[in-house]
Amino acid sequence: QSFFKPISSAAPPSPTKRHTKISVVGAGNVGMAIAQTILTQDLADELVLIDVNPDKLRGEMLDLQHAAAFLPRTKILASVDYAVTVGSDLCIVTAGARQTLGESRLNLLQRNVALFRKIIPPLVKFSPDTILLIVSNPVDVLTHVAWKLSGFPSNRVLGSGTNLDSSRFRFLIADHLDVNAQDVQAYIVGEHGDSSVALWSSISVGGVPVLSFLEKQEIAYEKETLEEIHKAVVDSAYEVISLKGYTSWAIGYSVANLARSILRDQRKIHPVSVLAKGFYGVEGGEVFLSLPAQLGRGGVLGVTNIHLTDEEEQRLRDSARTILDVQSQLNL
Ligand code: 6V0
Repeated sequence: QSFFKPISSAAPPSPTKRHTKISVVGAGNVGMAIAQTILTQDLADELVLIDVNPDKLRGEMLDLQHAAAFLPRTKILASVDYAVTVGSDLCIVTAGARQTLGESRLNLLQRNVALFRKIIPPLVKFSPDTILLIVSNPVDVLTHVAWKLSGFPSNRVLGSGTNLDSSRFRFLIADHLDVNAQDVQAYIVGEHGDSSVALWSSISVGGVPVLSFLEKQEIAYEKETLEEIHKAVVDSAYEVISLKGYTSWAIGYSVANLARSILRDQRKIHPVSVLAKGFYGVEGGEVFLSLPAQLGRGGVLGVTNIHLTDEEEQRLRDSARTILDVQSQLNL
């Protein structure tokens, strides 16, 4: 029964028009910030929320549905049953256990691996062609876990990695130089965490390489200030968490930006966690860490070849070693 009287002999919708479906697993602070950014940016025709808490799920679904009059039209579904995710183009995983008082990071990680055993297989079962985008922490190790559990080719499994760290970095450089963050090209690569690597040698503002500009102008280039900026990036998650309890808005925008690049085949370069073996001298095991990667409808299309200094390359290899050490202690 349709509200409108149908047009007689109307042609059926074109089969080439794509229907885009995104599923978000984990309706916590991060999952909901991602969901709401996806909605406001009109990135999906259908958005699915999955969680283990049915009341929270239904509450979040209704709250978003009640904004329908102000948003682009998107079908919003929520369930504890993965059948609802069937045919997703992109599955974003933000579910995670919270660290309990005195619990080691490794123990927390082992609990998150147990969660992933419940999450990844049903996602794969209902959406065998999907792209998996992992956000839960520690994101590099859990992206590796998701890759192993999914059996997917590595181009269809990625982690949000240092995309957020790089955006914090661009903000702080822009603030320091009094320019627009969108004009700052700057990457943080490696582990999303304490061993991340700032690629100072490749930073440019409006196409001007910053380090060589400062050196040519013989401005005593403020190495200390630069290092403080990187330290501020590493500390920023801790700072936000200590102040408001969790981080949400920036990770929401950052992940929605990745979703846009993938689903709209933007072929943009993002520092995200990818299978890094063989790139930039990373050897010694299958490790996921952030490298500047090109994203499109096929997922990870390739890794760009930025010139790194010897020191940057060494730091990247050290970062890989840090992640591999944690990985080797896991029961997978
Ligand atoms: P939260 O608010 O505790 O939300 C976690 C949600 O996961 C809760 O709603 C749980 O009910 C749900 N959940 C637990 N188990 C399952 C399960 N088996 N299946 C489905 N859902 C489940 O945490 P928050 O949203 O703040 O953070 C989520 C994760 O994102 C954490 O691991 C964070 O560390 C991580 N972040 C990663 C960032 C990154 O840059 N990669 C940035 C911020 C947070």
